[in-house]
Amino acid sequence: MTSAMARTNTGSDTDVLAVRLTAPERAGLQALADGLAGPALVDDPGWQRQARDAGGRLPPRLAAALRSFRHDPGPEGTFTVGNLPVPAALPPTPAVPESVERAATVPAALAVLLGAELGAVIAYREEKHGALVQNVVPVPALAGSQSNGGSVRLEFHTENAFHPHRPDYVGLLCLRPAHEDQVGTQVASIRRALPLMDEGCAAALREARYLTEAPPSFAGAGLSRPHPVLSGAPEDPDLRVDFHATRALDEGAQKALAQLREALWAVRADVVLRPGDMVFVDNRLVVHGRVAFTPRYDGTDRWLHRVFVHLDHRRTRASRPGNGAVLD
Ligand SMILES: O=C(O)CCC(=O)C(=O)O
Ligand SMILES: [Fe+2]
Repeated sequence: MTSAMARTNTGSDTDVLAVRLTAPERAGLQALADGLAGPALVDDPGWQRQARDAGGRLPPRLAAALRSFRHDPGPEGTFTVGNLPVPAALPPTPAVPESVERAATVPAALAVLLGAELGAVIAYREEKHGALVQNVVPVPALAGSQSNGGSVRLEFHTENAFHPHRPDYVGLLCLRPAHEDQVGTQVASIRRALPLMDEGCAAALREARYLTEAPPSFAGAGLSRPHPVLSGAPEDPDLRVDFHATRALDEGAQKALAQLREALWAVRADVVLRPGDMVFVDNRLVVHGRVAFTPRYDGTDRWLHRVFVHLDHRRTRASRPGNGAVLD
C-alpha cells in the first residue's frame, strides 16, 4: 500500500501491489538513469539495448516486485512504484498535440527502464509518431476530447481496445502533478467487478457481439471486427472494452455492457500520481480512465510519461518492420 492508492468507494486500503523506494534504492536508480541520460535518442535501438542491459542493475526489491506483478497482477491488476528519482527542475509542461519525449532524459530513461523489466517496450506507428515515450498532458485544442490530451472525464477503457495487439501493460510516470490535488487516474479490475455481475450478462459479454472504434489518437484505423468483451477463463477472464468506443450489436449485449460498467464503477480506485510515482496497469484485466480537471496551459500543468509493454515481442513480428519496437 502506498499513499498514492486508496479505494475511493470504501475508503479502505486496496490489495494493490506497491513499492516505495528507500533513499539508497532511489540513489541507485538515479545513478542508472543518469548513465542512460544524454544526447542519445530513446527511439534509437542502441539506446534501448543499453536500457535493457541496465535493468540487470535495478534495485533487487523493485525487480522482484515487477517480476511478481508480471507473474500475477493481483486482484487490482495494478502496481505502483513511489519515490522514483524524477528531477525537481523540469522544463515547462508541453501543451501541444502529439507530444512525445524523444530525448534520453532521466524521466524518459526511468519509464523505459521499468517498462523493459516487464517485457518489450513498444509503440504504434500511427499513434504519436511511434515514439516509445509519450507525454500525457492537457492540450487546449483537445480539452473536450476522449483522449489523453483532454481534461474532461476520460471514460474507462482498455488501452487501444480496437487493436489486435493491445499493450499488455500501460505505464504512467508522473513528472508534475495536477493543480487540484485529487486529480487521479482511475482503475477498475475485472477480477473485482466480475462477482458483482449476473451470469447472463457475463455470458453475453463472452460472445462476439461488440465493435470498438479506434481512438482519435490513431489516425484513421476505423472499427474492430466483432469481438467479445470477456475472454479466457470464465472465472478469471480478460477484459477488452472502451466505454466511449465500444458498441453492442444487440439489445442484450447492450444491457450486459451497462451492467459491466456499473460493476467496474463500483470497484474503481483512484491512483493520484505525485512526481516520482509510476503506475503500471495490466491492460488485460484493468480498465483505466481519469477524472476531469482544469488545466491552466501555462507550463505548470499535469505531466505524465506513458509507455506500452508487450509480454511476447515475437507474436507481433509481422507488424514490426526491421524487428524494431514500433508496430505498423
Ligand atoms: O491521464 C491519465 O491519467 C490517463 C490517460 C490515459 O488513459 C492514457 O494516457 O492512456
Ligand atoms: Fe489510456
